[in-house]
Amino acid sequence: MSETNTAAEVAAPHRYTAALAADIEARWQDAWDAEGTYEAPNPSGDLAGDPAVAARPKKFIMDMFPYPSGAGLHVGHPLGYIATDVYARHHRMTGHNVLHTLGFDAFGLPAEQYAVQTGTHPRVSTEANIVNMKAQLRRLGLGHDKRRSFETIDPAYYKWTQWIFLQIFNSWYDEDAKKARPISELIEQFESGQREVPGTRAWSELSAAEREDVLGGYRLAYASDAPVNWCPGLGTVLANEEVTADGRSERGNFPVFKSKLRQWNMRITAYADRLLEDLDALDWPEAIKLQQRNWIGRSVGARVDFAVDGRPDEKITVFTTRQDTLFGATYLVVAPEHQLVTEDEAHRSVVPAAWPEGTHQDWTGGHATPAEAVAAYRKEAAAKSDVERQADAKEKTGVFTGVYAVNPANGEKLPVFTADYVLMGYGTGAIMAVPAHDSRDFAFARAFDLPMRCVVQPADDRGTDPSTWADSFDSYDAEIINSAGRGVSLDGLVVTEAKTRMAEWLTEQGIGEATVNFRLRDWLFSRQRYWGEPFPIVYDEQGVAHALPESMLPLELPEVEDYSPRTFEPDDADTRPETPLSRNEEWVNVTLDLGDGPKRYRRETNTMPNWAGSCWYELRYLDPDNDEQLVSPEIEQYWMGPREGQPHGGVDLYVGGAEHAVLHLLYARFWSKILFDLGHISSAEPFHKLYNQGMIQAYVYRDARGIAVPAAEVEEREGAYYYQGEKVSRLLGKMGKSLKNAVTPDEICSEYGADTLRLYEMAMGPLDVSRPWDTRAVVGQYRLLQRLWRNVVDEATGEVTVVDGEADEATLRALHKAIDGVGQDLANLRFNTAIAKITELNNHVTKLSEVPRSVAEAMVLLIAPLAPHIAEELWHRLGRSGSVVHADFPVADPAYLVDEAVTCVVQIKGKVKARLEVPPSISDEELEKAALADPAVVAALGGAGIRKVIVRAPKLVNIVPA
Ligand code: ANZ
Repeated sequence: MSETNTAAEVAAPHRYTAALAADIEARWQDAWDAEGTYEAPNPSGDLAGDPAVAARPKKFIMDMFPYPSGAGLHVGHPLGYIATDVYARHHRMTGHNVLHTLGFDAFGLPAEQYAVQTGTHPRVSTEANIVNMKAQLRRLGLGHDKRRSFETIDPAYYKWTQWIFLQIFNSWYDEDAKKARPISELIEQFESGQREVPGTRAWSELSAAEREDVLGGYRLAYASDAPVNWCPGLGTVLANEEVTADGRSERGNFPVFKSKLRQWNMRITAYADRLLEDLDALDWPEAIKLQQRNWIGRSVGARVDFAVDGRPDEKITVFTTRQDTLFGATYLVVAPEHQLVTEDEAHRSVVPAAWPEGTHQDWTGGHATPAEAVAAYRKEAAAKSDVERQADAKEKTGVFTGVYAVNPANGEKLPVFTADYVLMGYGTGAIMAVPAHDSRDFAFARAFDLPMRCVVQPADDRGTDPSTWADSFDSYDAEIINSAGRGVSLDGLVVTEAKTRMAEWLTEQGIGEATVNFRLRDWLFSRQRYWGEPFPIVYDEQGVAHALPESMLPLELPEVEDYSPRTFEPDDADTRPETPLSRNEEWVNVTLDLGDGPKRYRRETNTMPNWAGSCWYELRYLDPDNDEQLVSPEIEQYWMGPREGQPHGGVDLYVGGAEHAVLHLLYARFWSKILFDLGHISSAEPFHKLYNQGMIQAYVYRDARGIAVPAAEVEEREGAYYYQGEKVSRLLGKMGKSLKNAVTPDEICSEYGADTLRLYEMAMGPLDVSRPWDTRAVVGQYRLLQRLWRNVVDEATGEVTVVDGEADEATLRALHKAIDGVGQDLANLRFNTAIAKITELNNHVTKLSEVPRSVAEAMVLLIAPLAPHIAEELWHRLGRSGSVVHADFPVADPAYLVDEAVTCVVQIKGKVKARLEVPPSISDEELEKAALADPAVVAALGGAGIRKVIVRAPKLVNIVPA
């Protein structure tokens, strides 16, 4: 290739080559930086001074910011960044104030793991990765406002992450007002007696530590001793969202156990309803909304109290979504961790000393006493993950507890089992089992020889005796039967009516009520890691947590020698975490004056999870240097405030991968709602429009052993693939270093230039669809740019060749059609079709003997959002001053958009009877209809029938009468 290039370069020294592209690109990138071309105005600054700018509509466009990994970027990474850049550029050219920038999400596990492996401090490796990534991104010509970029590890940034933590710590959720309020207002309510203090004593009688205990039950950030996901292999606890469907750590794939540990949590459950309701008004992909809805998991049902037989002081409360089937309940199940079968200080187990008379031999598990059976079963269950426990296909296990409960609807005695298919963390951890109508209960009842009763009329012909059924019958459209008892009858009602009726009856009886249950759990917020934000919390000598005052923020992460996490045997559930920060006694033990004189305190040694930094970063882009306030209200209002007709505001376009559906996107929404409630921001939603880009895939080649071989060195021969002479297999997969198929943007930039890379990535297909990378196809977009160049510049002399004067009619039509189509495509993220239209226009222009200046300029403007460097270069060569970045995008003249009419002749028996003016694109069917409806034709036919109509759209219709 280089040889032909050299020859071509001699003949055409001004051809658009990789070398010329490199020169153009570097030159304009420097000029844009020097001139601050992409700096977005702020209302208190530039906007205030320029009414014309201030009057423009705003667009805040954002990418999910990158994590600076050591591997650097491959061509798959910038797909979304290029897309938002094109979109942002188009909006700049259509009169918008555009804010577009990119920061770095730089705390987190991978940096720490890398640091431990290599012995470099995580800050050092992270900073180096950022430098490398910035250089890679700069080459792509992304129009970011660099003044607004930052890293989450900057103390000036995490000062505010800590500040937000304190806001959350110092607030509670008022269920009546349905919003967060400062904790001081709750304290006032307790002091004044307006709100009852939980427990038996008045607020004034409580010690400071006791008060803090009470407040801990309300704070939106709180420490608790709940069972959490403990991952010995990583040495840290994890949030539910970080645990995979099969109960392992998302990162590292280690086993995860439920252990009781004192940890920080965020009360996201308080916002479950609002997080659900507010999804409706968001412009997000339905699939992501659905994932959030499922994760929040709202279930409408009831709580029902069952008395414990012979123990008037005890009851078992179950959660059911099918209270209408209460008459069909034939046994109860409690989770192995349920208090009925556990023994702790607060509670004594009610499990009896001996098996009740007549206990079925299958129910005891072969144990001598219920206590023994239950203890053995609890141990077994503790070793399994929630998912293993819930698997539908698995055999149902459990034991009888020796306890009987009483069905409140009919007084029947129901045996109570403990079984691991019931989870402690959901509902009340206890269920009423209705084997006829629930498949898990059905399987259990079969295994333990328990009775079944049909209370919902089956829709099929299976009859009403469940002992003859193959599986349970489950329907919401059926009628209730066999359900009359103590003052309540559901017979003849359909399920939904019966649910309502039963809930009323339960309420009347004081033994239950309709209730809503959520699957969402509070967010576990502490990690036993070094590389994260320290908590702005200290403990006094009584162990009471105190918030640091704002003046002590940021609390900087101390420089330590040993930042490695303490990890354990992945399977050892009995291990306990150790925080790296706790090894640093000097930092941990401090004397501080928190307003009541100097005292000794111990710092919190956990750090925040890596999600914290991305929970509010959109706000920092708005006001990146503010050291006084989270964000100036005026600036926040301008970029994020609710727009007309919408309940919320938010970022106008947020582009990123679909994998963040329930982690980052849920957490960020939660923090926005708190900050909104507390009056710090004006939008309760952070991201108005969300778009998930597809993935760039790549072929993975594997040898006979299944090991990936370098894709770049594979040869294709007659449809087969060879590496070093050996045949290899080919499959489409992910792109990455480990699969030896990564292509870097730098390689493509060197070979063709960044503009070609940008065009290729945008032309590969619709943005939301995954597509395979094909380096050989990149040259197609290179040729487009070469032809565009040649239409304006003489390759031999470098002279601009355009001429003054009007374009011909056909060119004007082609041009305005392209302007119209490209404009709409760019506004709607249809970049691949926009490029197709530009290519078509460029091909038309290539055939002209002379290119009118007006046409050349319009083409440059059309392609400017996609290929900004070549556009800027041509714009200037065409003699225009000012950057093409802020030039006006062309507007189509509607006169050239309507197709010209053609004349169609209508003949009857070969004689012309009428002439119609029709569009050239008219179909045969439409044309026939129009011809037959024409008054002259109707008159000429005089009511005669028609034998045949011959249509040659758009010019001829020939009618043969009967
Ligand atoms: C009786 C019943 C009859 C039920 C019936 C279902 C069908 P969703 O919709 O997911 O909220 N359940 C309640 N708590 C549970 C727990 N901790 N572990 C396992 N299962 C639990 O599911 C609610 C249903 O799941 C509840 O309604 C309960 O079984 C079960 F024909 O109660 B149902």
